[in-house]
Amino acid sequence: MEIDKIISDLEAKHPGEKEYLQAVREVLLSVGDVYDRHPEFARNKIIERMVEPDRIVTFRVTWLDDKGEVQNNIGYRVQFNNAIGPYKGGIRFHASVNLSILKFLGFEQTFKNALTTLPMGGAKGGSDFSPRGKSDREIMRFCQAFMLNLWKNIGPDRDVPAGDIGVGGREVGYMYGMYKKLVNKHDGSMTGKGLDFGGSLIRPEATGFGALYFVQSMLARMNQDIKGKTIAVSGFGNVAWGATLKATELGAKVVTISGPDGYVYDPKGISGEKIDYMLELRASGEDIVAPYAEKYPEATFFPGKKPWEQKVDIALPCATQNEVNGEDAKKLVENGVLLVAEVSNMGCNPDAIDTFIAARIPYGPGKAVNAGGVATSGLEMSQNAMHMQWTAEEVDQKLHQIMKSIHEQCEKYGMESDGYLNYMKGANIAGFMKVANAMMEQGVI
Ligand code: 2IT
Repeated sequence: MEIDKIISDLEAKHPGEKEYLQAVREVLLSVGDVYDRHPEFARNKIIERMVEPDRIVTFRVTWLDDKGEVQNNIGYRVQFNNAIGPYKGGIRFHASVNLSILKFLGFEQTFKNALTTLPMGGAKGGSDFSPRGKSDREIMRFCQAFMLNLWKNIGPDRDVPAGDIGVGGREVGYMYGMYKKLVNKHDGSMTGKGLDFGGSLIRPEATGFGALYFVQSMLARMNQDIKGKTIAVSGFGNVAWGATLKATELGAKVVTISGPDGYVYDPKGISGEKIDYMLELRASGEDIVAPYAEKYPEATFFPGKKPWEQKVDIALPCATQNEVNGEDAKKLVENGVLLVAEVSNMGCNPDAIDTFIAARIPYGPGKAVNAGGVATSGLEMSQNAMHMQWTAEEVDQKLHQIMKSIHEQCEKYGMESDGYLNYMKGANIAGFMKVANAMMEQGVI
């Protein structure tokens, strides 16, 4: 079959880029049937063009640490596909960042952005710079040095970066400040900005809020309500925070958060000031959750473990790629999990996804579940272009509507003959069709 050949050619061309190949394989295996039904896609080499980024920019980032010593990192921007709109996607600062990871993220972003209904193409960027233990001044100097290299490649109609792991409001502020100085324009060419200089209300909460709206739609299909459900969340960054906030507001009980050091289980639920404490933990820059169990003795810390061993109704991976493997998935299924909604990008590895689908457990893939973040970035772009600021209610209502529409797109393309809704297939086909049609209409370029 043609798709298999495309995949094996790609594996030969990019050996070792395992995250990128994993992301591509998942999408291509989902779209095989529709691809066969549209011979014009093959004639125009749509898939061959779609799997390669339009452009990769890589640069050296040199900066001075607090001791006055010279530090070097590598910076990247992967502009994947702009068939639907200007390139759009976050920037990740983490020691693990490499080209394979940014290519997988840029590829996923292209389909995710297509699902949002807004005109945005896909991109991703970042650096192997680790913010862990760095001072505020070091973070600022690094962000400025990063933008000094990137600014020529971005712009409001060209490419609009935002945050991702290791990049929050503070980092966006420092990068955008440098960008603005270099171009001498306040053109809104980043999202996730501070509220005082063009940022959107609800953008910090949006990824988590959107994920919970999606979970509500998933539960509604099962005639279930979120009230009283127990939830395992992983991670303790911006995404985990927004998800915990909304889940708690809707009457569910979040019982875990996690970090690279292990996870904490709080049987009383992470609510109220404990949610604010997540922000403090994050701001400490240590990247550990153990202090939670010291501050709140009703909680237990499990060093080196993942939260998926706890019995819960809903699992929400909110940390990073491949954080749920086949073993974790088996434990969740054995413990009677009702549904899994991936809030991190590619949070479940292929074994985990196979396990959920085989057990007929609804599994929402990241590109659908977490699309509320970038969708609200799209809303920030609209507000900047109009020189306006919408109220929190207006933004939240639009976000809610977008998440409903993404769920409908999954239903349209993902229904299987036994009535199981295969969200992964639905999201992949819906995203693919939109990008493929946009590419077809714009000719061979
Ligand atoms: O993975 C993601 O969708 C993001 N990091 C957000 C990207 C954005 O442009 O808001």
